[in-house]
Amino acid sequence: MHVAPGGDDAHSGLTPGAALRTIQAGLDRVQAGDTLLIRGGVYHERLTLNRSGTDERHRIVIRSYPGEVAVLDGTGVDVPRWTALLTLTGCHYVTVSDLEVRNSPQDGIQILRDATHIRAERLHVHDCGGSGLVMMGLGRPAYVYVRDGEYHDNEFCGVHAVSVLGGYVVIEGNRVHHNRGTANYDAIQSGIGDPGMGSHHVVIRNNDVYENRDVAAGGGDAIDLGGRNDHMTHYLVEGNRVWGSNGLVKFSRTTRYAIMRRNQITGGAFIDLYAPPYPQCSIIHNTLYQTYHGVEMGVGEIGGAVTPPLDINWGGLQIRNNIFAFGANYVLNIFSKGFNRNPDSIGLAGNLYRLAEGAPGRWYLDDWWSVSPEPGHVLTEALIEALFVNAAARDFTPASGSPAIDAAPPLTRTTADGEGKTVPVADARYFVDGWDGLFVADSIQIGANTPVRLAAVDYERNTLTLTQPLAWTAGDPVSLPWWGQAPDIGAVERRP
Ligand SMILES: [Ca+2]
Ligand SMILES: [Ca+2]
Repeated sequence: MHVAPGGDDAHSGLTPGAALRTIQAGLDRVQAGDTLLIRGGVYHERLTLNRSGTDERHRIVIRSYPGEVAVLDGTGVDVPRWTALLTLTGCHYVTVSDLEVRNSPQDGIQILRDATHIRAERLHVHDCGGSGLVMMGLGRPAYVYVRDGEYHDNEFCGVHAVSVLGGYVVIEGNRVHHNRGTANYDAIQSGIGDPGMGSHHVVIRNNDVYENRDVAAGGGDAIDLGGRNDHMTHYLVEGNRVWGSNGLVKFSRTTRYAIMRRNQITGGAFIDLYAPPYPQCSIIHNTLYQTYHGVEMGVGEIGGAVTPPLDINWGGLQIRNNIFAFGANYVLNIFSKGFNRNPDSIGLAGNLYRLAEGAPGRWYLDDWWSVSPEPGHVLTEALIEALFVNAAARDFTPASGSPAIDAAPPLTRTTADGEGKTVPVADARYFVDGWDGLFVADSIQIGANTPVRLAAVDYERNTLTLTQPLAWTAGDPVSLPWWGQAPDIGAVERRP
């Protein structure tokens, strides 16, 4: 199907010479397996798609003509409150790609009403009066992918999974910047302040998140998963690069099976955990450089005028193999003095840390952190210069001689000798198996073996099932694949 600025809606749309004039006329005609190609140009329309493909091989594809840019511009278009310029409602197996969506008086794009298997790829969504892209009312496993796009200068969120109660959302490879976060919306957000809204099995990966308006200036967080929803599970926040003005990188409420790893954070953002406990959760291999804090641990709604409880258990949360370099205040900022220091509350291992000159935490090195010592892991002055290849350019690869190189303890170890595909480990929480085909499973390294991909992770039995058989010895180190003698501390592994 074809749409062109010089087309005519009386045409068939079936050939370039018989192109339609409006995109909506094309959306009203597409069938499973069709591609709607839109010629370059500016279209002032409010669009709704409610048609579906039938499976992965018979998607409906809506996209710009190759090498051209179709622009959907909301200037002068009537877009009712809380709606969007482009709405996908109740559709399945639809790909929307390579479009520019701008100047919607409300949201740019909404994906609604139990839509599933949607791909929003290489979209450029900006200057909208609401959020860039919103998912709402998705009750089945959604398998929605928002990939490789740019979402900027929107009034609320860049990308927001408001209520995907069926779960399964991937937000990956996007640039999300200069969003204003008015009313405390976040650059990338899952869930919302209202109870009963949220999502599980959410992947926020390899996004560049920068210069979004922070809370103090009237905006929101950089990345925030949870909202005010208990028991949202399975979050993976990985490989994001966050810099400049931003709110926090956050798991908002009590959750299980949540991993924050290999993120590179500098500037306004730092890691925040809003309401304990966090059973089976981990903060691993992140690099934080010149942030306000390292990790801030709040106590949810408790606080303010209310006296904090005296024995807050963090549910076994693990904070391991991170670099906290030159934070302005504290490595761990803990809201409650009654923080539970027991091993079943929180585990710290393999972190490298140093506060900036004059940071208040420096004088007593974070009351709590100092009584859970990690000797040898406090950075010394002589090693500071060798920490990163080029921190100013945000290249956080360990520089030659960095104390991070080969210094990380393994994330876990095997608990018995064995061979085959099912490996018993002390703690399986650090690894992901792709969650029912949502994304590619981790490769892991066991001892000196070549890395092997995971087929399954059992968090309750603490077993890892491999795609290929191996042999191992009790106590072998198990981590994400590493170079050299051992994993490096921080987000980036240095190649020898
Ligand atoms: Ca938030
Ligand atoms: Ca290494």
